[in-house]
Amino acid sequence: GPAPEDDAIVREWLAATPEKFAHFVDGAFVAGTHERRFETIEPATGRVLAELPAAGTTTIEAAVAAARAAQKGWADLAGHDRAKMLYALARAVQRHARFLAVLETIDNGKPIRETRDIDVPLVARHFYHHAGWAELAADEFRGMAPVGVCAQVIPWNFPLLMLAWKVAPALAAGCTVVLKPAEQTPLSAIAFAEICMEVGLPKGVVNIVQGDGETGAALVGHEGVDKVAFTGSTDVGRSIRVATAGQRKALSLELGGKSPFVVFEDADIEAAVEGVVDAVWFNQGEVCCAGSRLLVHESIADHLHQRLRERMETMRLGNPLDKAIDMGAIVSQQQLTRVRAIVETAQKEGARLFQPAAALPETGTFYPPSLLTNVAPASTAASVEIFGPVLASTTFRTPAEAIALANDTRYGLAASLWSENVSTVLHVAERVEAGVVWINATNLFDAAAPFGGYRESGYGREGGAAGMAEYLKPECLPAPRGKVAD
Ligand code: TXE
Repeated sequence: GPAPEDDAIVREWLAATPEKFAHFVDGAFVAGTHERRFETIEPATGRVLAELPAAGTTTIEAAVAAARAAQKGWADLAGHDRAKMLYALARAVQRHARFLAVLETIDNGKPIRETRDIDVPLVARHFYHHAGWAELAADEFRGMAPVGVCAQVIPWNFPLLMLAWKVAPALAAGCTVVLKPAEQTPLSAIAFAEICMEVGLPKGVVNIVQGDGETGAALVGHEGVDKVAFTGSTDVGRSIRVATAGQRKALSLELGGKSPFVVFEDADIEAAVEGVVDAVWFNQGEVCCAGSRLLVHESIADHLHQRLRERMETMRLGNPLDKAIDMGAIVSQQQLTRVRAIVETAQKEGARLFQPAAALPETGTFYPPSLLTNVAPASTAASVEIFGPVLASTTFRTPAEAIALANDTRYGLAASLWSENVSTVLHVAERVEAGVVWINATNLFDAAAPFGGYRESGYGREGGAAGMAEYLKPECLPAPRGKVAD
């Protein structure tokens, strides 16, 4: 059942020190003056958790100035001194792991099992990994310098993990940051600001401005920013690319996906069923690389669909703080409305919908695990990113057709291939255009492995050496002193 004692720590934190529901600039919480305000809601109950200001130009100006003022000092530290700070952040995340997991679950709606076992451990791992890079960067990237001040805008689906993906490599490279969390999930970033103070991170190295898309647009457009890193929708990614096109800024974008989950006739069906659970019902399907398009060989389609329906009936949906729960709430009413609308369109276009019989909780933004079969390749359900717990299934006959269907998308973030035949999967893996291809597995992440997309899934990579390179630029060497020999 739920863990009331953990819950209580977070409820106390929410009730205490309201000054933290603000921006974090130059090492302190600042309220901002005359700013618009917004509320963050607990998706599982609909309750208001906190009210926050949305940063306007004055706050953004102050945050960028603080990041600028701190940048040279941070970059001039010896690599091992920056590493020490990243190790300290990693350890503090581990120390506060339970608190962070509960806070994230309350603000986002995702199951505590996931925040506890996946989100928070991956956050710590990301800081540990990049502590190593801070130490090694001077040697491994000889002749490179930090890009400078980074504006980082992140989404609501993995709030703290996306913060880690942005902040850790930037700090390792010697950059300073102004980060904007998503307006739906601002709280774990506040807890992270407290962690920065706790470990004694120099002021101005990490700044956090709260707000919505308007704040985000003002931040990425600010003249004092050297690089923009964004994770979110493809539409906003496109608008950021346009807005920064005439500016000197470096840019990396991690955008949407519609990743294929391909099951061949010789696949281990039971393993594939569990794979689907991880691919599209994990995190309520609010995952950029969710395996949301099931491509299944026609000879096994009926059997696989039947096994999926049976498995869906056993999925437990409800209070995300309950440790036995598999699926929590959708992040917001707006996102729930969007998911519902796409599923209705899919049905009008001829897809058949299956949802388990269990009733949904009476309050909160819940949506059941869903399977759409008979989905035509060009239809809405097969092409639009749903970003909810909805699997769209299409059949194929040959590996060539599977490859063609897998690549028939605007996106190219991930792919998952299921077969017991190594020749089949290697043949297909080479031909699927996606940033990551998993074989008999799905949704596996590691701080050392570069993650990113093809086509409209964005460009640039996060993680490992490739992710570090996004925060570095060729160094301007000082002019040679003295006389050059002729
Ligand atoms: O995303 P937005 P939304 C997809 C997913 C979802 C859809 C809509 O399909 O259903 O996007 O979600 C900030 N300039 N993904 O509307 O708007 C915003 O405040 C600068 C996929 O929530 O892209 C938030 O911090 N910033 C995705 C962040 O951008 C702007 C994760 C993401 O919000 C801005 C989230 C602007 N003009 C949604 N407008 C993934 N790839 O993981 C908004 N923002």
